[in-house]
Amino acid sequence: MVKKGLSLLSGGLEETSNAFFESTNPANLKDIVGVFGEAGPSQVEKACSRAKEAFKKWRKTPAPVRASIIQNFGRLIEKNKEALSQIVTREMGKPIKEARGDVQEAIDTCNFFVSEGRRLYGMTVPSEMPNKELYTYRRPIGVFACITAGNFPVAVPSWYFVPALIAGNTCVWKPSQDSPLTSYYFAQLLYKAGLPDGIFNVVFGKGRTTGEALIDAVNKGLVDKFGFTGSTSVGMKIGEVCGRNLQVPCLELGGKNPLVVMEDADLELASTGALWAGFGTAGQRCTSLGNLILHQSIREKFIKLLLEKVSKMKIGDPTKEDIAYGPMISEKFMKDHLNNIETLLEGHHKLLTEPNGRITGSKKWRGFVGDPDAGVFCFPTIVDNVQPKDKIYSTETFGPLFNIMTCKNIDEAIKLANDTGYGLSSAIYTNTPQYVYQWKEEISAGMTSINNSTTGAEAHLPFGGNGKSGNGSRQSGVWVIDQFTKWQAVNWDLSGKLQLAQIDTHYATPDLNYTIG
Ligand code: UN1
Repeated sequence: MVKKGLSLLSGGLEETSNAFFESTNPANLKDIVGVFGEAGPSQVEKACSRAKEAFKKWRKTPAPVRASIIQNFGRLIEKNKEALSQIVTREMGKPIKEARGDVQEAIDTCNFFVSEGRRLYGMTVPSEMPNKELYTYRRPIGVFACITAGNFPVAVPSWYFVPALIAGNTCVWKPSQDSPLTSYYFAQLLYKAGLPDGIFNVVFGKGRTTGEALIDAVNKGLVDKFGFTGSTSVGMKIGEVCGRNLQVPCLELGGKNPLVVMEDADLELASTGALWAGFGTAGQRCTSLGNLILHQSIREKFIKLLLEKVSKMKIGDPTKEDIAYGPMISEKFMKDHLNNIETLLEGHHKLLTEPNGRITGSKKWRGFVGDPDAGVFCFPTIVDNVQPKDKIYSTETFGPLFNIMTCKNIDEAIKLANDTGYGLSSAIYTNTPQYVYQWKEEISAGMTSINNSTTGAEAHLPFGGNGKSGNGSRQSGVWVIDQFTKWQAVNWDLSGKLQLAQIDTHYATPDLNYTIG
């Protein structure tokens, strides 16, 4: 079992600290999942130094050998899939079916990248002079520091670390304070897969302490690349620190994801998609639905269908298979959600679901499964009559809440979809090719779905956003390799003499006096 107070894990090295934080089961706050220690600045520095030292050897380990460890890692996750999924559900509360999906996404990521260890292709490039060869190589960047969120505690770390390690980088990870036990096992599986000591270093702790120390490590020259999944405000801060140090971080930030339903859409399909986009994982995905934009002609019919589906949802015990959603990730996420309801609603808004806020024994959801007082459960909230000037239109809420807006045509739908300032995910339901074409061309989000929900990215497509959702970096698929390698250009002159590029060339001269006819 995990040592009480574990704050730094680095293969053979384990250190504890005297400042503790508890990981509790949000479906049952009395269930303490683990007690971890907070890594302070000196432990964060130690983790970075170990990563730096380990980089010297790791970068020289042949990429197919590095990838073989990732292959083992994927196999180990697969073998432990059910146990790990159960820990995810117990620790951060997503329904077991989704937890299995979270873990599966890490397996898919390993499977995708294993053969990348046999590629990491560079190019051979023709030179403009004889007896000279040009090449490009992908080189690892160095120490990769990363802070991740608690909502996808297995999939998202795998998006970062699988390609980072295959490319030859070493890592320092501050996982979310809401999922330290899951992260502990993630690291253990990597080491059991055969990773040498010092290459993967985990510093446990909270954002304000351990996270800040890891960001400070950039200023101290201990980090070469930063990755962050979380809020836009923290992402901007990391972007500033990295920018001052001439580094480009990989930032995956918030969203206010739109889902449009046009007049010709399959309303049954669209309402199922909207329900999943809005309330899956209790709305705590970066890709969760923010603004549902309905064409005026189907609005009333659609809302009726949607509310029928909402009323049938089962909320509660996330270990049960047929639960629509479980608890909030932690008490803090619940408080933030309640605060959003308190502060973002305005007089002209209409709540389509009652009651709202926290589900309790005395204020219970009809289809509740389990004991609501044991954990932090919230009602689904749908806010109608939202206008573009409203704060709630462009504020990420990260809970079981979404807005409804109305549009007259595709132009207005796209404008409403784009104007929040975010640009992560998006979706449109329509069967008109012209609408789809215009939507794909004009939507500003990094990801979009046609006749599918805003969530549910697959492990081999680029994941990431624009505007307040990120800095244009992409995770997953072949595209992420650019995040974890730097290009090196090599020219090798075998002529035995100094050949000057652009000057000692022998280009043919055309007879420009020649004209036809
Ligand atoms: C996230 O919310 O940070 O597309 C990741 C999805 C998941 C990943 C979400 N596959 O919803």
